[in-house]
Amino acid sequence: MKKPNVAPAPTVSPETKGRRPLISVLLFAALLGVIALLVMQVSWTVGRSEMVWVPGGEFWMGTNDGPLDERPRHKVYLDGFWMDETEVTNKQFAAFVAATKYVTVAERKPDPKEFPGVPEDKLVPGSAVYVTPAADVSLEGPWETGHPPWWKYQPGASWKHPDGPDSSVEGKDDYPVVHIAWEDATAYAKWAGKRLPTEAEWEYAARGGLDRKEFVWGDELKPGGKWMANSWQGQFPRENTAEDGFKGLAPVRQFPANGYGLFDTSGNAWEWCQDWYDSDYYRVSPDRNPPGPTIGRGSRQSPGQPSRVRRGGSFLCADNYCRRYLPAARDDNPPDSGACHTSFRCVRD
Ligand SMILES: [Ca+2]
Ligand SMILES: [Ca+2]
Repeated sequence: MKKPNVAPAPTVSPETKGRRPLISVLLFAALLGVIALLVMQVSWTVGRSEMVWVPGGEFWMGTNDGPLDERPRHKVYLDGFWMDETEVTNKQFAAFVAATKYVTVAERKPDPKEFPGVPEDKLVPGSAVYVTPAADVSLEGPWETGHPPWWKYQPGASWKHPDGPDSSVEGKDDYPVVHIAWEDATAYAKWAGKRLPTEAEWEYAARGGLDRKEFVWGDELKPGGKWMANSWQGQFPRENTAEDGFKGLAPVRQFPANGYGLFDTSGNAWEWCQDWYDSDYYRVSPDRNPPGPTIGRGSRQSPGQPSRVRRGGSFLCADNYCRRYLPAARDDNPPDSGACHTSFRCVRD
């Protein structure tokens, strides 16, 4: 005969009674552990309060109808990462300089070995600033000066003195730090426990989850008649109507964030990426977490010098000249050259 399937009534043995204090101790320890984890979580979140999580996934990188170096459009998978919400600001960069006494490339005397033939008295610290040409100029060159006439080497220009020695960043805590060379950006990133994004991470993050759109906010230049980024309106380089509200740089967060909560991935200031630049990289890059080319090619401006990737365009990007405020647009720049429109933002795994 089958035994009835009834569980015996629980009994409390003297042995179990003796374990109760032990169970209480274990429960108490577990509670302490949970509290400690919560405290850690809060401090971890605070430490990343100016970063947003970009979830891993697939996206279409590049275009099929843009400049040759954006082709072909290809599918890329990326692991998730944290990214700075905004371009690194003057306030954030000042904290780095105060902690490390770091001197940026623009503040150092240029090395005569790197500039053979340049007279000693011309080898002074400085950086490139935009100037409005006095008369109409060709956008394509060649130019008498050998470089675009809207660029001027300004002695004494640096992140602390963006327009030259008489200018300052006082009252500009929330503006992107500029005149940043690639070396300066990587030094900051290392100090902050972060790194520069790969070019693929940058484009994926900049698109904010939108699929194959022309702009980081969609397909329409001015949805509802509103400018969505700080670029250039009017005929570059002499007519700057500032319809978007800003003639030059803007403080960060003046335009709507993209789908991941990132600001100014279009325009305002250029942003360095980790990668060397190679115009043909998309033809050979791996489809998972592409790390960038192992060597750099010469840049358009300096054919003999390997260049790094810059992304996102700046307040100087105009539709009649440089539409590189678009998320697919690539730029190659000598790593030792910052300018009045060059900044960066960091990521963390
Ligand atoms: Ca503008
Ligand atoms: Ca930007």
